[in-house]
Amino acid sequence: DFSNLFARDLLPAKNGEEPTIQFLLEVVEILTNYVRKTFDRSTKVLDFHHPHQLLEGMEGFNLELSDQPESLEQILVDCRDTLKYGVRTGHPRFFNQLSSGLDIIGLAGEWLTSTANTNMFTYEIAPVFVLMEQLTLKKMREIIGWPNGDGDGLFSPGGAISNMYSVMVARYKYFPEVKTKGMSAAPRLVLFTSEHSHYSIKKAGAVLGFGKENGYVPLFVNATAGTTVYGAFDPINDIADICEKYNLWLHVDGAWGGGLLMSRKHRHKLSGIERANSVTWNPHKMMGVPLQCSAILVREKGILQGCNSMCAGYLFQPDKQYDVTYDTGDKAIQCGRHVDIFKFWLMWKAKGTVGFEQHIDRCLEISEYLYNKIKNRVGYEMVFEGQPQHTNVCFWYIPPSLRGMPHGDERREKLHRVAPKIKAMMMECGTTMVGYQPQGDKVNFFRMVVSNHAVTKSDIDFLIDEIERLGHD
Ligand code: ABU
Repeated sequence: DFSNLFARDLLPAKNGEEPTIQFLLEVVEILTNYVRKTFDRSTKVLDFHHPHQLLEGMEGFNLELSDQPESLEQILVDCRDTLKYGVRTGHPRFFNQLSSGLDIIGLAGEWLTSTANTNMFTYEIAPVFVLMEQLTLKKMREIIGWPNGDGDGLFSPGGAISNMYSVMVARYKYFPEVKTKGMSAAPRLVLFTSEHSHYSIKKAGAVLGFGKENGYVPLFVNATAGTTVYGAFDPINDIADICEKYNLWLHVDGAWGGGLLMSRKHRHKLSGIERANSVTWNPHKMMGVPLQCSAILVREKGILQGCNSMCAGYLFQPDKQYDVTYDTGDKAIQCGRHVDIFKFWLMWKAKGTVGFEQHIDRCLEISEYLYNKIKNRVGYEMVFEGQPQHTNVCFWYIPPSLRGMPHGDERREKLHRVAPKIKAMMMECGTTMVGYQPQGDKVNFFRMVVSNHAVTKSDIDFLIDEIERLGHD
């Protein structure tokens, strides 16, 4: 019973050791219980409540902050309720995002990382993590195909930031004076990317002051390896030929598709990636590493340092007793940087490279099962022709009332409302979650993705049954 105990009674309080251990064991029990239930298909994916309901306060769960300390009993209730009203992204029927699953080794790695509670900026306070990061990035560069795995890289807070790094580094490569003199040291520059590429490329252009006009000087081309909605792979070799001809920086956004490099069966989809100047690759997506874990990899060694270093004397003293090239923090645009490497390194140790390959191949097989199941099924229309390149299977569910309706505006308007309606019912029931969106001139459709190795064919069957149950008018 923790009702008469408070945070002040825990370590470093005198005699705080025993209550600290007991409290943490209770927390571990809450967490392990959550993990167990996440893999139990009789547990719901979510217990949905509207924002106003959660803000008004659920029974015993109040989000408002208090002036006075609450008992540890209440803190444990808060921990349980936080998980209860959240979404089980590791559940085998959660298909809503590109990152899903709950890897047990990765989870252990995340717990250890929080316990170590350090910062990646200097070797002096993160010696082991800094070395793990360097070795892992080198291995990733070898897998990309850069000679000897040479080059540079960092783990960053997500694919959008990794993509932004690529634009910054490209600009620095061609116009280094921008760092000290500003944008007036360069002509008006322009980026190239496809319509289906991730919006973060446009955002990087906006943040870094590029604009979108014709007539400016081309600097940078982004090729996407695994687009967010269709999972399509741009032809990297063809794009690389153009970049070489016109001396442009080639970036490959492999945030989603990069994981396929681990698979001998699927890595040909990224053929030519070794010709890129930079690559974004998010192990927290297709490789099942817990969020967050995103790498920006650069072929030219030292360029991140050149682009971003500010040499802050209070942190990056040049006269330390060790080799200060291991103080990697000045390569980043952040100062403080979370340790994202350990869970990934630990998973790689535990599974081996072959384990990641099996994970990727299995997820692709499961999505192929879905594609084959629905491509000719009554009530389904595929959004794009042919076999998907990634695990993205995009489709419309056509309710019985729309099946005989001629194609035209009325049908489009009605079909546009189907996926959001079914999704809302799924969330209210809590049985499964899958994403939907419009794309270009296409009305709302479902985008199904698989990145969780706990998913089986029976979960795919369940999803289809559930769409048909909820979508039957
Ligand atoms: N690029 C962020 C991932 C978005 C998604 O999960 O669909």
